Amino acid sequence: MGSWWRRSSAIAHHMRSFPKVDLRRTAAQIHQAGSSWSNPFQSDKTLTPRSFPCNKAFLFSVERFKFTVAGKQLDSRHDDDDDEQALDFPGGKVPYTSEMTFISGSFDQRIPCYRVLDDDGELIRDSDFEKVNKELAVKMYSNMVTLQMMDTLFYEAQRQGRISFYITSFGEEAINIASAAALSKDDIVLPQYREPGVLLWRGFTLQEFANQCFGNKGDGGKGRQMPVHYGSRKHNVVTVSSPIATQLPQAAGMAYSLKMDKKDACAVAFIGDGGTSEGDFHAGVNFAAVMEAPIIFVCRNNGWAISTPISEQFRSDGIVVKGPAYGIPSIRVDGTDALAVYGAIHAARNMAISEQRPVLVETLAYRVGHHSTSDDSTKYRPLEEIEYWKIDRNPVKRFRKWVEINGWWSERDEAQLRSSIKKQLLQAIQVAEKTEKPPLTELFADVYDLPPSNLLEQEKQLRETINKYPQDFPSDVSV
Ligand SMILES: Cc1ncc(C[n+]2csc(CCOP(=O)(O)OP(=O)(O)O)c2C)c(N)n1
Ligand SMILES: [Mg+2]
Repeated sequence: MGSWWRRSSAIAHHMRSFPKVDLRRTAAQIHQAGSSWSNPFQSDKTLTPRSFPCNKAFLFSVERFKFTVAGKQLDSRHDDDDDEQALDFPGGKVPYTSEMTFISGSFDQRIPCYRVLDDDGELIRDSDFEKVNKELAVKMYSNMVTLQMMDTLFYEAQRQGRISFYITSFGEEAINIASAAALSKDDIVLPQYREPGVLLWRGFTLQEFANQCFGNKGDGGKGRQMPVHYGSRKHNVVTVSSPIATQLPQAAGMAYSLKMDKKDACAVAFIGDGGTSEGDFHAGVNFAAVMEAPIIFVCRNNGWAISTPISEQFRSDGIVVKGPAYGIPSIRVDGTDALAVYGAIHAARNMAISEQRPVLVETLAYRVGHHSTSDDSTKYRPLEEIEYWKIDRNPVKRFRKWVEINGWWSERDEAQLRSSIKKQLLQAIQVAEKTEKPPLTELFADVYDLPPSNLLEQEKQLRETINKYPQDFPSDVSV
């Protein structure tokens, strides 16, 4: 009972102190002016409290943060007067009211987006941020450029027919690199698929990226996965899985195992806005909340799930508001501001580990590239919108400005970095292309200790088909 009380007080205290961002700012102040198209992150439905044609008694309350009130009740649960006004129910006392009030499904203003750098890359005065020194800043910037260049060259390699598929992270470089920079290498990362920057930061080489995309013998997955399904036991990054959101319940379980082992580490699960429509998102987040597992859920809200805009994905103010519903602290961050992402993930990690609980971070950064090489996004969204995010809200350019303002980067450094990375990438692609493919037997290995009869039958049939139609099968795979 005593520990329950202490824990409840700590949670109540935490809920009151989080998030630190000033929630009183108006939506108009937050919204960046000057665009003629409709911003995918701006939903009128969430800005305007809905009015329903109904009886006065059904007036919708726009009161926010009910959980803060709940926190106060937990604090004062020994007050006798309150006791008479409250329903003593499993889970805690609930105050009575004779007002028939429905909690509104939307807030009177959108949850603000935490940022530290302004649009010109200048530090916003008095901002609350985590310091980044020269060495770290230069490494972060260099990794962001490397990721951008890797995406450009691998994308072209796919267009040339050298690899079968590719996914870029254009527009989301800051989320990739700054989040990785704020973590410890002991933290277990479970990516969706648009976060290769985490592996890059942890030392996965350009050759290893190329080997995976070419599915050659050097690929840790032995060529059995589609390109971009990276993973590395050495770097504590779980292999990307194609079915969306499966990583979330797994991440909650991993975080719980870290808790049981009393490790000074957390799990970090990445998910897209579209991924939050999957049941696994809700199961994973709720499981982590109930088990008080140390985990950071990083939701990359990039406005789109392939061709489905977020307005067709949910009616809430994005993803950040879902955290409190599960009882977990949450923050919305400008995903094009590397310093803000770094600070938020750094703080989230401290909170997840020291308080042994999940934290939700929603980043806002538009998906600048097509969904994948199988997609043409100009078919469903205006070019000006893509260009605006590509040029005016470019996270790499913005961070470069800040690094330059500090006197830590020059044109010469830039030219040297780009020429060196280009050489390394071209070399990696050439080597990966020439490297042998894993033999056919690998396709059937590693899952069962003793392969079941149906798998053996499939292997036999495949060999027979290859013998019959050799022209239809790759010649560089030994059968
Ligand atoms: C369970 C499942 N349903 C559908 C798909 C097909 N699919 C692949 S990616 C994707 C969109 C995901 O969008 P989001 O989570 O927002 O990530 P983003 O691509 O924007 O980074 C969909 C629907 C899938 N891979 N798995
Ligand atoms: Mg998305």
